[in-house]
Amino acid sequence: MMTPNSLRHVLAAVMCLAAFLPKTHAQAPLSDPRLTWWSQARFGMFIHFGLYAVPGGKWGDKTSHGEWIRDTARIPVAEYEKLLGQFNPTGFDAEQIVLAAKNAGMKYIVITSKHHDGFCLFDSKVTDWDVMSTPFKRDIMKEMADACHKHGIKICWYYSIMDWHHPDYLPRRPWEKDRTTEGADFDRYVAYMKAQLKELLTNYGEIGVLWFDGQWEHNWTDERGRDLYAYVRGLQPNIIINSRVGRAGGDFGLDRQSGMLGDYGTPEQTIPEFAIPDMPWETCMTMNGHWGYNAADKSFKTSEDLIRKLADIASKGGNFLLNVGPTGEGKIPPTSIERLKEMGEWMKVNGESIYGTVAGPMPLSWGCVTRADAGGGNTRLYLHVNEPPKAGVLVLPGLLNTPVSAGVLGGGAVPANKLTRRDDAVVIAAAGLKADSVVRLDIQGTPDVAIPPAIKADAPIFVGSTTVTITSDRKDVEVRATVDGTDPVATSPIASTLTLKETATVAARCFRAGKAVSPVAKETLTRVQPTPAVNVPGAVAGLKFTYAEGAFKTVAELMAAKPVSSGTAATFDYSGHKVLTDWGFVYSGYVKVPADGVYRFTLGSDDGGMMWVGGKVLIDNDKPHSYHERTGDVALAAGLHPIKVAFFENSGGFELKVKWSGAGLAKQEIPAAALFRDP
Ligand code: FHN
Repeated sequence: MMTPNSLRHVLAAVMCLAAFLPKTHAQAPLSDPRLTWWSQARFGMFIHFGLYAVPGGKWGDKTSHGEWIRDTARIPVAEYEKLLGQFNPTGFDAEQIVLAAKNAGMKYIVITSKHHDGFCLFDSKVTDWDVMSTPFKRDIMKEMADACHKHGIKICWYYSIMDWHHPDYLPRRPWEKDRTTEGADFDRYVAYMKAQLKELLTNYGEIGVLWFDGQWEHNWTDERGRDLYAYVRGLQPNIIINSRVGRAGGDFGLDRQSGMLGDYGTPEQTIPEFAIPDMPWETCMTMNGHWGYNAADKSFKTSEDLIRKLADIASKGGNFLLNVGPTGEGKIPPTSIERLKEMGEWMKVNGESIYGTVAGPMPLSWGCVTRADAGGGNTRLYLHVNEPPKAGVLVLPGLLNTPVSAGVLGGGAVPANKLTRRDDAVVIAAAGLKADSVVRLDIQGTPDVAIPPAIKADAPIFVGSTTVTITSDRKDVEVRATVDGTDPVATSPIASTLTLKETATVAARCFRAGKAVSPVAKETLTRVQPTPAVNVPGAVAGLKFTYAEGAFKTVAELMAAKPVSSGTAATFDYSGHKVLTDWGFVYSGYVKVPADGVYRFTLGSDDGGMMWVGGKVLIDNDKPHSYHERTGDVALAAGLHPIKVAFFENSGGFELKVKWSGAGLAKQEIPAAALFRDP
């Protein structure tokens, strides 16, 4: 349980975190009119439906499979194709499904037009691996699109780039040793994808979102992603495209360091800890443990949990895409229907606290806050109360605005004398609150929350001197600071930019009319001596490398493996891997830094990686993961410094990027001209 004081530290953390996030992403800003309906909708239905619903998760004696069943049960293509004759979801009723979504309060539906197994739920003229080759013989996408257009729900397509059926798609599944790759042509596969996307974007009316997935395997590049993004927008200029059209930004597109293609980030089965400034995003999540139908999986989240997730996501400015997996008969499972109905009942009373709102101005220990415009220069805050407070009193610490009015959604107004201020908190004595009630609170002006100033510097260490900026985006406050670590007072100097030549602890605080109106933010900047360069007589251009094969799960396992080969390379080149999965490289040599200074190295890897500078670990990006970048700062003198980089690939996509910045260098991959090795 957070106390008001710890809450302030959270606020401070939010500001500090935001201070160090470089804005290098490339997605549509929230202000892009294409995203207006989507960001106001806040809540949508995800549908995973396809051949995999027929076995319902069971294959042989295992019952834990899902939509990945062809892979997880290692079913050969010919065997899997037998499911075609069994796919006859006669219980499928698009109207029923769309109304279930609409009555739950959902505003858009994303349905799998083609998942990784390559099976198309629409009548495609470029393949027979589609619903028209089954006993069902109905275009499911057409029926869904018609029902959505009829009921004012946006219809959106999920489309998998990865395709385990098309002969031109590579790579094969790692276990498909016997399935030839002879003649496979990935460019021809991309042409097939484009032909299908043309069908999906010209035969079914206006489509809200193209939800790409399966972008992580190595044949799919950001260049192809950018091309596909442009192609789709060319067919429907107003369509929204998610981050998974490309690999930059990691699987979910939220890794700002490596940018993002597409229009919004897609965290999956997880909710970001904090609101993400100026980045549209959507959490997608299952109701139980499977996307595709699994008859044995009864582990459904409660409606209370789902409602709180919806509120938490909206309070951070995100959308919630909640999944259902229809059965082999084409019906949404009864428990999912139950959850949708209960969420719909809550939304009928409290939907205004979700639709069209934006991220709230502050975290709360007893719930969360969404925000809207109350008109007349006032702001409306929707306070989502998870559990009613014992004394029936809600306290909002650090909210400095004058409260105007309050009321319980679906209940009565809060009497004026029950809406008061105590020190730097607004206090609401709201009677009769139930779990998951929402209190509407109107306040004067825009939110004025006791958030401390942001203290920014290039890095927490410096050589010679460093510039520190201290900012606050709050209105009519004075930012005062000290450099000896003491808490600023009303007479401390007003600060905006400081130049430090020695180690110092900068403390900053907001003041208004001589009164402190924020906690104190503190950052210590340490002056360090640069590590001396090493002398390497006769150093030659390029790095040494060793190459090893094995199902490494850590860099240590890679380092312990007997190399298969070794050699030299101009840069961190891994094109020489001899197998598709389970391999790794270790590079060693020197990096030549141009001047004394603090350098920020960035190691981006899929899967695990580590970087050493001067013989010490600088970056730990270890263990299997999708592409992700981590950084490390180090003070170096001009000249050569020993470096080592280790990197391994398990399966799926793979990538290694080693970048640097600092001492006047813009962030870039370390060029070959700066890499050397022993003669
Ligand atoms: O592999 C898919 C998975 O089957 C499912 O479709 C999820 C939904 O976002 N996406 C991929 C896993 O990230």
